Amino acid sequence: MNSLTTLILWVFLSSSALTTFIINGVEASHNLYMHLQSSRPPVNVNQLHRTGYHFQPPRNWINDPNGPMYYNGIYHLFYQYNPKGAVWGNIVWAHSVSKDLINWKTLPNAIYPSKPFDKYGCWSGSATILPGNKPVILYTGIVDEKNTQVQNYAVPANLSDPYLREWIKPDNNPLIVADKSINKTAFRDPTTAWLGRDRHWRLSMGGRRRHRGIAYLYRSKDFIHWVKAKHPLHSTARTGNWECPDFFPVSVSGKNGLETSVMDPNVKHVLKVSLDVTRYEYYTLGTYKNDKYIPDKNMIDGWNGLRYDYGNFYASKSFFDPSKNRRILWGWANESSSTADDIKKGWAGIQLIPRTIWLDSSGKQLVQWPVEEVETLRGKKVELKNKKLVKGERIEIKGITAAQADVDVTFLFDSLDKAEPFDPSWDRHDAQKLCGHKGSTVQGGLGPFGLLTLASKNLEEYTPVFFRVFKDHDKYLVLMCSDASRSTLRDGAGAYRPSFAGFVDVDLTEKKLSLRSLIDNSVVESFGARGKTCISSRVYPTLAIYDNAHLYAFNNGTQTVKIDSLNAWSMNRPLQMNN
Ligand code: DQQ
Repeated sequence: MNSLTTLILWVFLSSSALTTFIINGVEASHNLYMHLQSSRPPVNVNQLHRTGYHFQPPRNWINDPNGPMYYNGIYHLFYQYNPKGAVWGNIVWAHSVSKDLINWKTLPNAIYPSKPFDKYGCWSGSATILPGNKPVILYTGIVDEKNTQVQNYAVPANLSDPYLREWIKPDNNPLIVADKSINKTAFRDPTTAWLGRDRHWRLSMGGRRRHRGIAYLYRSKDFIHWVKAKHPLHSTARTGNWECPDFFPVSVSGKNGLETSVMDPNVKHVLKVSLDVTRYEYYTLGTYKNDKYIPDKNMIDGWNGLRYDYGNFYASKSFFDPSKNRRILWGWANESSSTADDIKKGWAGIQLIPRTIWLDSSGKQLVQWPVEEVETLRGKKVELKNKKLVKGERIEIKGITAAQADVDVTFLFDSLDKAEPFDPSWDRHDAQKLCGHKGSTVQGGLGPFGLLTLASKNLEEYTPVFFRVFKDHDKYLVLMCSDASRSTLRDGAGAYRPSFAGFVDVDLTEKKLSLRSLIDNSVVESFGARGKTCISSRVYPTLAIYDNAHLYAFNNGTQTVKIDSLNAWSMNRPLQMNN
């Protein structure tokens, strides 16, 4: 846990009256900027820093991905959206559809406040496909100004419309209201439902009792009448409010994804929660039995738990894609700029590239990789092979559009002997602090080596993504960093420039480390060791923009490393991105 997190935990635990924190560039409670709620969409949206191939609507604020699903040949992505401005508020479910997860078509907003059971907001939720191929959405409705939350459902008005444009909210809503034991202002974000062996449905939603995070469990025979189970699916002390829980099975062998109701001895379960207080997510792997989820013994079930992404990634949600037998994960990356800057540019928030997700062969963690469809956007390619990088060397990867690129590189080294000793006084749970302290310019032994992304010609600006290897007794610790601290010359008030970092649990026997980065104007989304550790950063260069952006590979360690292979592509824009 880093020192900022410790401080916040202390404040959080010592004052229940405090409800708003700002961390990770994201606000922890749902702040309403009253004077901005009715602002008209700006006519001129600032194009600088908009993404080329990451999902964005043409303007305004977006947050959580909602109800992703594959239905009759079409991918649906709904998302939290403010139709009136670039700050959070007036939340509706916007709706886009795609045949390939790359090209997206905007449809009319699918769910918006219109009934007493969602008059004050239509918050996050999930889709479930019922037997008979009938999709249904469960979402949280806000019913009053006190922020009381209930769970509602919506169904397509016309199942023969391939895009499912119109959604109906039946009059028997809400389906679930909080009983007296539940804090009704922290009772939200229903999961995809799953069928038990008894043919009864289950679903979970997030909340808290005092400082204990809770994933409530409800059961139903008919999907309409829901009864709270005696015990929650899971709960953990001192983790604060749980938002957007996601609960799903993964296969213990192979990369294939599983439908959410699959339950057999060859699966493990995953519970991911989004922590309202820290604005990070963590997940555990465990066993689901008798309607209780029990994390495996070696799992950290708390703020220091495993993360899908050690950077800007929140309110994620997964779904099973039967067309390719895979589970796909979507996550939202908020801006790291200030609210004032967001208002000026007229937009805020992107969805990261959807990732295929599966259980690592070690059984100890999940692995993620950008969906293969993103490769269809690859354009011009450059390649490097067998290129040595000695101490202090930097080479430019020329010939591609460095502001919008996909880079995949494998580094080799002859020896691990020069790995720096890991100082026992460093906090093993605070990779971010360590990266802040041991940045890309601090010479090391084995590392730092990696990429300098979104770099200006003379390195006034750059976002390095790199590894540094430490030796800790007879073990090696691999640190991966995505450091935004030098990403921009602009000293914008309120901008957040963290040295995001995570450790990579990788076997170094082959003396090899790989890194893939999806670079897209204001986002660098990186996958270390083929998806074992992922980090996403939002950055706002002033010089390293468009054709003035450069890409380098570098080594600042005394141990020579070799680029075994590097493939980099210019990335094209999709033909259709919500236009
Ligand atoms: N965002 C939604 C909530 C959810 C939060 C509101 C997570 O339903 O808990 O926009 O970012």
